[in-house]
Amino acid sequence: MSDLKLYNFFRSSTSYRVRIVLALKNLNYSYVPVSLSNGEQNQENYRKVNPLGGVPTLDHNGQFISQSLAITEYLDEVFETGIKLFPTDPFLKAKVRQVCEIINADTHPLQNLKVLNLLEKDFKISPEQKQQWMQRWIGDGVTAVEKVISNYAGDYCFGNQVTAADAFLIPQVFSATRFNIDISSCKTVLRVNENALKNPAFQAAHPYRQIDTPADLKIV
Ligand SMILES: N[C@@H](CCC(=O)N[C@@H](CS)C(=O)NCC(=O)O)C(=O)O
Repeated sequence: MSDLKLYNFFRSSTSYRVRIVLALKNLNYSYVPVSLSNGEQNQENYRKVNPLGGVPTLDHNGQFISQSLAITEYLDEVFETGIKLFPTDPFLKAKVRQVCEIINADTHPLQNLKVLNLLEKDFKISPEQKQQWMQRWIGDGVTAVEKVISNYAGDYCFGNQVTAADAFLIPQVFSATRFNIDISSCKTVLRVNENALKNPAFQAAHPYRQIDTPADLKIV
């Protein structure tokens, strides 16, 4: 019997990735809210399970794992349920991981709350400079994904089968929309996003359908 708990926050794109993965693997889990709005990620008791003070963190039978890509790979290897999130072909598997890493390593960190807080509060950047920063880094990341997937995409990033690449891309598109980033030239990305949002696993994981979603943002 597996006991899965996910420490996460409704609007966090990294949490959204893992919620998608859990839904795609048909896994039930307890949702433990960690409010980034209230700084709960930096409280001492949470830092004991996640030393860097970020969400998500997975607790599987009392064993804690952080980093959404590590969690994704772990769940895919441990559970035979649902779909396999990485192709078996080594080249395609590397391409899927390439998309995940463009988002995970080279895009999301530059839009992370702690980075924006530092830029705004310590470096006193203006709202216009902040927007320029976000457009540059999110725009670059999503455009790079567009170039990588354009030769492979079907309904999803790689053909018509959902992979981990989709679980990472769709939350990044959500953030791009939230921050008013122009990604209108990324036609393949937008098509994949539209398809994924019709998939029940992606719908269940959506930031505006979670137990900690504020009432004014809730959708059905
Ligand atoms: N690479 C980590 C990033 C985790 C992370 O930093 N998540 C953000 C939310 S999207 C966070 O918790 N930020 C807290 C902060 O910036 O203080 C992952 O993929 O899990």
